[in-house]
Amino acid sequence: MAGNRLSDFASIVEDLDAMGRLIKVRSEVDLHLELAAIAARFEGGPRAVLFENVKGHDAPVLTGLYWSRELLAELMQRDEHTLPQFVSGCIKEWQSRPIPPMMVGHGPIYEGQSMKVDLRRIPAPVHALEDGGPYFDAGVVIARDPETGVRNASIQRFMVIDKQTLHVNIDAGRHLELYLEKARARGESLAFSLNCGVGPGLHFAAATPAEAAPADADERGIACVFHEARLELVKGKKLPVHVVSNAMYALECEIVPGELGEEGPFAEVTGYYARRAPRPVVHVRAMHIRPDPVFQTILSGVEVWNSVGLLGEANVLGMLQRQVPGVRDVYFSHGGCGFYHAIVSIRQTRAGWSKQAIMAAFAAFPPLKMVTVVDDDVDIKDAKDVEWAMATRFDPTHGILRIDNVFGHGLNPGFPDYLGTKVGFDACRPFPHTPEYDRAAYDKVDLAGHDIDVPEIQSGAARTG
Ligand SMILES: Cc1cc2nc3c(=O)[nH]c(=O)nc-3n(C[C@H](O)[C@H](O)[C@H](O)COP(=O)(O)O)c2cc1C
Ligand SMILES: [Mn+2]
Repeated sequence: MAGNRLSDFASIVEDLDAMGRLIKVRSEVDLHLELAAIAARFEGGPRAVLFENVKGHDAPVLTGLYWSRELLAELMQRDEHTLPQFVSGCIKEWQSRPIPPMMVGHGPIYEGQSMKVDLRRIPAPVHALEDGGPYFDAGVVIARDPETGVRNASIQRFMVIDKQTLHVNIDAGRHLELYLEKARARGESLAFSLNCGVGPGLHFAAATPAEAAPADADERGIACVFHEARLELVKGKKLPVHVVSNAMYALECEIVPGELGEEGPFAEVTGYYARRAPRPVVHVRAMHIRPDPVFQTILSGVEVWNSVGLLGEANVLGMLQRQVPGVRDVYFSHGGCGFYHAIVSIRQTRAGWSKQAIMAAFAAFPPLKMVTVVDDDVDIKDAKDVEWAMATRFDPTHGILRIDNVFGHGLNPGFPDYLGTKVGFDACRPFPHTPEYDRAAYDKVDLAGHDIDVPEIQSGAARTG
């Protein structure tokens, strides 16, 4: 199998284990609510969780691959703080030198037994209390533009309805929505593959926003940069689709435009439930399972912040550094659901560039609702420091940029029907800089050169002793 470890989910699970970054749940766990409830207790920690004994199934289930940047950075052999720069560099490399994926004759996905489609044989869990059913929420969709033939990779959530049917949520503006619209206009159905249990390279390619990977480019090539090798695909057995040759599970699917069924509710990345509504029906025409599979599920919280959010952050950083002089860094804060609030660090050399940064950030990533720009002496990862800039440097009379009735992310309750108000806060010092905004500082000192006695605090010692 070509490529580094990022190209294969099985290798990643092995690596997590070898690194001591895999919590193993050995006791039997129910897919209905129990698995996700246990996973949620470890959410955001530096280890993923493998459920080895899933009730009614032989295959284990993995969650948490994306919920820690510390873990991701170690898998990618990078420093945690330079992860957005690394990801941004991979996207830039693909933009300047796109590498196509490669069709191969055979792959591990076809080494399992052939079987009739029965989605109940796949261990998809029901996550949250009000969720409408079991979900595939970590699979990569590979579809083909019915007009141009360009292939697209994306991640969508699919609710399991019965043995052969799923209902899918496609947000407004997604390339899959565009393809479906084109298929409808041509009177055709839309075929695609759903690939579950793929390596992080392809996951990140699929999560790359449309602003970085437009509809006329084959964004699967981004995976090739992460893998340092071409992505390998095999032809579908039933439908004219491309299947990821080393996926753990692959479904050959078809949507007949206009066919709708109820999907949701689903506990989403926002901390709210996505509402139940009629959404496209997906017919599963073939099902393939690799030998010794591991099913992947994603808890819709930090895992999405570190995929959609990390890719969005990387693109905003890349675009801003090209377009706005002085931009040093960008952070999509976790309090902002991982991709609704961007905090930008800038070293201004000209008045007005902080506001320019606000406009460029909104253009580089439309789901953003808020952008806060601060000077580069503020730690953008420290909410307290950002608040300090807001409380002392932000000027409410001139520092607010408000945009009404603009397209945003439909999952944000402030954007019903994808329409709402966005706001930018310019929390930078006035330019040119004046001394009253200079930050006070102490001299640097090395404590190792001093004899200092720091006593342990004995709680209640005064009273008892
Ligand atoms: C775990 C996860 C779940 C996601 N679920 C959905 C979803 O249900 N519907 C959707 O439209 N986008 C979803 N996304 C976001 C898209 O996959 C992402 O924005 C992608 O870049 C869209 O690809 P496109 O630009 O080719 O349309 C999800 C992303 C992740 C990482
Ligand atoms: Mn795309």
